[in-house]
Amino acid sequence: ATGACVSEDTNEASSDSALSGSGTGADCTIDETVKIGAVFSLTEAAAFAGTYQQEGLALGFEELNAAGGITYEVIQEDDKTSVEDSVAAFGKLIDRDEVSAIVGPTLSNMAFTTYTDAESAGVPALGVSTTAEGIPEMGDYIFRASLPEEVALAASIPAAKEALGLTKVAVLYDNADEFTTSAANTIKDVLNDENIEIVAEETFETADTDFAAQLTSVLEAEPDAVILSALPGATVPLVKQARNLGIEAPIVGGNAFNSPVLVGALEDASEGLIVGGAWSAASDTTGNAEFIANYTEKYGRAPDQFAAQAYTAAYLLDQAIRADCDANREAIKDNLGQILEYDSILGPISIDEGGEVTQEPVVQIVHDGAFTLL
Ligand code: 1QQ
Repeated sequence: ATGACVSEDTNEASSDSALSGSGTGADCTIDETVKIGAVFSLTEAAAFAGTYQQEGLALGFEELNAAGGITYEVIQEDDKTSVEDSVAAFGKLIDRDEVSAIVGPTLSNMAFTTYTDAESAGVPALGVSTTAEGIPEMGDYIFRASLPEEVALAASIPAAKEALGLTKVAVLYDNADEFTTSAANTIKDVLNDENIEIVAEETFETADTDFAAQLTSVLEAEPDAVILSALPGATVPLVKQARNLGIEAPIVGGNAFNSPVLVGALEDASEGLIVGGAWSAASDTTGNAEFIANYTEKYGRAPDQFAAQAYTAAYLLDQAIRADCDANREAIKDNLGQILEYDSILGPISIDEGGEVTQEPVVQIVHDGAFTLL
């Protein structure tokens, strides 16, 4: 239907050779090194998330290598927060490195292009922060271990309504990014379901720095809260300008706000920010305290949601590889879609055949520069 030259029969999944493994599950041993590609935004606008993802994934595979049986090599690429570089990185990993699977990319904005290439090459791709609507539906080889923004917002908006008694809100969103526009649609649906009135709706673009016009309209509409769908690059100046203009209403957002980098950059303006997401340092999920301690020791900074999701992806891929005890791309694809209730640091998590993840969202509020459960 898309007109692309892609069909299940022509992808190259079956051409990659099975490795020589023996045993299954915890007893699986594979002789060859298993190559896993990773594409994250390590520089430019989305590096706030990508650098944590690189670290979380590396920690996960380091632990798995120490556990024995399989040796993993992560081949890490930087997409520089650019669609073009992301496509080039996927191409290199698929054709040159012949990886067994790819983790990433960081932004949905790149995934909508790169996943078409992964699908047609028959290489399993596992997103760890690609939260826009429609991503797993891109193909049989496309999966995510990242809580959809729809689920995060469907939790954070009702939680904010209950905590703050919202009846009317302003909606502001970046209309030049796939993730933020997708989230804006969800926001409007959830507000409608919750009987919350939209008294102002304003848009901007990813690289904008001056929000005076939009914020003046918001101020005049006197909302009880501002629901914001933006990446951190725009969020920081926007929220600071809102406070300077005298907008005191609480600000509610989703997954992109679950970042200590963002909270640090907002300084005092972070107070009261309500954030829906996939992980909290305050959750007592299995292994979370140990993960936080090990990560902090290794990298000299505390992990965030993006690190936690990438770390979890290493374990999910390991499960999928161990199930047949080879790193054949087609077998990994089949097994990733059958991960039923894995007990992770994100809480119980499962991936279905369609590639979609199921897990509980977490809603947090920022107080004195720190995330606390709402
Ligand atoms: C997406 C996202 C971003 C906020 C991840 C950093 O969720 O692009 O889907």
